[in-house]
Amino acid sequence: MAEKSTRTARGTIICDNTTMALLKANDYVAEAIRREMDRRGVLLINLTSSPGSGKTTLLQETGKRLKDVLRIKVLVGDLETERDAERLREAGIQAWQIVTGGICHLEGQMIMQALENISLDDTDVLIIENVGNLVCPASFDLGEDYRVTLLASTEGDDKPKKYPRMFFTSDLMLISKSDLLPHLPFSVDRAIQDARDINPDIECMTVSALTGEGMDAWCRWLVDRFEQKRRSKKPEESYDVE
Ligand SMILES: Nc1nc2c(ncn2[C@@H]2O[C@H](COP(=O)(O)OP(=O)(O)O)[C@@H](O)[C@H]2O)c(=O)[nH]1
Ligand SMILES: [Mg+2]
Repeated sequence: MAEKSTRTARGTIICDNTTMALLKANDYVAEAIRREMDRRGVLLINLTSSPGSGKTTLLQETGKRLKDVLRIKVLVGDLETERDAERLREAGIQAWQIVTGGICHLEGQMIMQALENISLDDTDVLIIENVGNLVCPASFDLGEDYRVTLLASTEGDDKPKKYPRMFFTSDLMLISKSDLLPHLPFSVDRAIQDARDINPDIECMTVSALTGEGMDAWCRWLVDRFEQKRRSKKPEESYDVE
C-alpha cells in the first residue's frame, strides 16, 4: 500500500493556499487594482458606513459641487436594486451598480469585474460606495487609496468603539447629518475621541449634505488627495527596443 505523504507540495513558485485564506486571495486582487490605479493616477476611494448614513446623498452633492473640477465616477454596491446608481445618474454622475445578491460587502474581484466595463481614461476619481455595513466591508481591501467612513449623528456616538475594525482601517471619518446634531444626544467630541483611541491617525470632519455644512472642507480634502495622487503617478514602464 502506498504511503500517505504529509509533505507540502513545493514548486518553482511558492503559492499561498488561498482556498483556506479568502481574505489573502482578496488582498492579491486588491493589490492588482492598486497598481492599475497608481499607473493611471486615478484616486480610488472606498466609502463605507451603516445603511442610511448618507453615502449616496453625500456623493450626489459632491458630484454637483465638483462637476467642473474632477471627473468622478462611482461604483455602488447593494444587495438588491439599481436605485443608488439611478440616484447618482440623476445627479449627473456616471455610476454603475454592483448587485451582490445577498453578499454583505464588496470584494476585490467584484471591483475587478466591474472595471472591465468602465473606461478609466477620462477618470480622475473613482469612488466605491460599499454595501451599508460597518462589519464585513472592514475586512476587504478594494485597492483603495483612502477609506472614508460615515458616522451619522442619528447612529449614536458609541459606534467607533463598537465597530473598531472599520474605524481602525479608515483614513477619514465623516460625521454626517450634522444638521440633526441640535436634536440628538450625540457628542461629536466623544465620537472623535473614541475613533482616535482606536486609530490616532484618523482625520475627522462633520458634514451635512442637506445644509451644505462641512461640504467645502470635504470637497477640498478630495481635490487635495487627487492632486497628491497625480503628482505621485508612477511613470509608464518603458522598454528599450534595440
Ligand atoms: N437630515 C439629513 N438627512 C440626510 C442627510 N444625508 C442623507 N440624509 C437622508 O438619510 C437617508 C439615507 O440617505 P442615503 O444617502 O440613501 O444613505 P446611504 O444608505 O448611506 O447611501 C435619506 O432619507 C437621506 O435623505 C443629511 O445630511 N441630513
Ligand atoms: Mg446608498
